[in-house]
Amino acid sequence: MEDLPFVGGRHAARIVVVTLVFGLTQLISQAQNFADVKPSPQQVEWQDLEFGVLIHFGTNTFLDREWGDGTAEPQVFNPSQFDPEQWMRAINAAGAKYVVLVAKHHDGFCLWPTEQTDYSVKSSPWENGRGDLVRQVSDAARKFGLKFGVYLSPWDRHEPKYKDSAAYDDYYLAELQELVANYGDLVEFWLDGAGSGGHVYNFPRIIENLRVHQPNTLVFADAALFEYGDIRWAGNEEGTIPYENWNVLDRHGYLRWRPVEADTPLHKGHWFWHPNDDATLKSLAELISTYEQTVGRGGQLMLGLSPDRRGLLPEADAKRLEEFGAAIRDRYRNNLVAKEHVKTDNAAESALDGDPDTFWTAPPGSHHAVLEVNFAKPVTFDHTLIMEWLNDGQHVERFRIEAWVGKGWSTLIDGAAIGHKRIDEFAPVTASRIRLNILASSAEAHIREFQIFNVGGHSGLP
Ligand code: FUL
Repeated sequence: MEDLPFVGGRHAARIVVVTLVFGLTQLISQAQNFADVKPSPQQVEWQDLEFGVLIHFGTNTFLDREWGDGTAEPQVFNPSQFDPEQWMRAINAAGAKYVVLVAKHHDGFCLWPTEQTDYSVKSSPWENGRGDLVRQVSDAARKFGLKFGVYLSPWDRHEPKYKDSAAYDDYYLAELQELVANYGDLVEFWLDGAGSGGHVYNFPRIIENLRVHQPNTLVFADAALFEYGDIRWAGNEEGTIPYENWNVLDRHGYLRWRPVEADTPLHKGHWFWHPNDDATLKSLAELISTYEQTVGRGGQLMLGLSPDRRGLLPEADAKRLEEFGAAIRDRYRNNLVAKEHVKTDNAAESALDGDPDTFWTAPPGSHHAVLEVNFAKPVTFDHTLIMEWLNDGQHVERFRIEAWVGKGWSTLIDGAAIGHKRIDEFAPVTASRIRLNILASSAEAHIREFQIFNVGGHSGLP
């Protein structure tokens, strides 16, 4: 009995301590810092895909239009030789890893036999109205080892309910429900911002429903269209990601990991197929430059493809995709670091082995570090490629790539963000000592890869 006040005292003290710790934890977690924000496992996996394609095919294809006004007759949709496996062969050859299909564009025409409207393939002559294009494209993608996702335009110029926000939310939700429940895992859900200015959508409700069926789907959205989202738009359709590219976005004081995806069409300015459009087909050099300004700047490349009225990718487009894939593989095949550097028994070897699944960590608690690579004979190179391991957050804030030239270190690149992947090019340099000099990192740096190449030209232009 006598012990009681003491026990009570200890108990009370414990409550005070627990309360303090809890309060402190709350404070710390509220004081969010850019460097503390980490990606979800789904975002990590998605960022490793690096390159996807976005396919536009619909009534616009048959009417020489980019934006249908919703009045096109479903009868116009009638591809004569529809073959999504032909698309997938070219997509595979290009090196893309996932396919996002525009299941409904702004004209409201649905490429699957939805129960929500007759404005769909059901009312078209294609496969006598019994076809399901979303099904056939998703099956073909998976057959070729590609992940599949959908674009479902919020802006709908056909559906009368669009005038009534609440009624349209129900309609959109029901359309989405069919897509999320019936076509397997979706890698990405594309929310396009065009045309929606002024319209109020209940996005939280839409995304909540998506999550019930597809907990791992990444939501792409313009940061201005929808607060919450997993991927952000690059802000242009030119295929370039402006530096500095940080993965964390500040949404009115609330921080979120939101990697960037840069969408750009294979035909300049055209998402849909148009007759006599050869002149807009991007050159190989343009595509390589796009790759280096998107994937090479730590973001995702989303290349727009447009099957023609036959339902095939035009031969010239398929050929360009093959050339593009071959050129990228060729440029980054011969990593001189992995092949020729003098190996040590140092942990840093994990960043020099050509294997992005292993990484080197700078000493615990360090804010700067140096990763030096030595060669028995001098090597000539004009490109570097660095990959940061991001699972623990984006840490590198300033770095230099330096080569020992003459009697000292000469700076080849002076940069800030590294991120998922960073490719830099410069005039050819010959050296036998090269280093990645991390001048500032918010926590110890993690480097998956440090690679060098002798590409022999800038952005594919000899
Ligand atoms: C834009 C749309 O308006 C274009 O038609 C295309 O779908 C592109 C990918 O997104 O916002």
